[in-house]
Amino acid sequence: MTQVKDNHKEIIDYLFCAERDVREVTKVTDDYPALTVQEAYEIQDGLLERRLQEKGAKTIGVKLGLTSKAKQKMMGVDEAIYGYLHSDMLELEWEPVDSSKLIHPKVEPEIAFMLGEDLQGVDVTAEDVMRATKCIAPALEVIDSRYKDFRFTLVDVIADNCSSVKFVVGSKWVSPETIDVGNIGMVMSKNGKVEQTGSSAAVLGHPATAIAWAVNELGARGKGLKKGDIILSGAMSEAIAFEAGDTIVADFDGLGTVSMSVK
Ligand code: OOG
Repeated sequence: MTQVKDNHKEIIDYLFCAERDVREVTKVTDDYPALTVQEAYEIQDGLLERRLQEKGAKTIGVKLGLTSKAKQKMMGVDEAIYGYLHSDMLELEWEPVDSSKLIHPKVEPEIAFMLGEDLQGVDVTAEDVMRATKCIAPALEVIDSRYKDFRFTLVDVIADNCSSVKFVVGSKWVSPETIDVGNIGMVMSKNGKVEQTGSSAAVLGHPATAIAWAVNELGARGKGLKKGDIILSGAMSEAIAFEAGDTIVADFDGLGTVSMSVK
């Protein structure tokens, strides 16, 4: 176990309890304005350990965020972010997501990658990512920032495991060789009405480029990804809010659909 600083322990507890108690909280940087990005990733690691201990969850991969230039511009940053996916975040397509356990959730369409081999290093390329990928699938990621009004700085959102809460993966995984992964069109609808359209090209030009960035960041911290890990490669459009009774469907060219109903 890594050594956790005292103020980090307090922040980990604060964020863990906010999610557990389904309660929004003020930004961490309001109280700790000097926190760095590196410290925010250390807090994220501590939150992961706490979650693994208390919920018996396992790490099953990573997610990327802020991968589109539009979202980076909105946040005033020029870097993507990564967080962890835990086994208790995976929802099944045929079971409704329980909105009473969520604060102010939004959903965004992403391409899920599954690795066919381990991937670790500090100079990993998009080509390496594609070679290591066994298959890809359409996915919906539910984000639920623990912060009031979904407002935060880069440091806040990293500490909060990049707003992660749930995700659903479509049932059809395909080989990445059968499709132009860098330009997959997507239409996302809510209750039959189109809400967002997008392309995988919005994800740093190509989702594998975004994943290579995350692998190199992890590599610089002595970490890597394992065969079988799932990677959510970043939103292909803006996120949309939802509530009980809604059904969200995202249709990806060549990949098919993924859907999520909400109770
Ligand atoms: C941060 C995480 C967003 C993505 O793919 O951009 C994200 C947020 O809450 O907006 O997962």
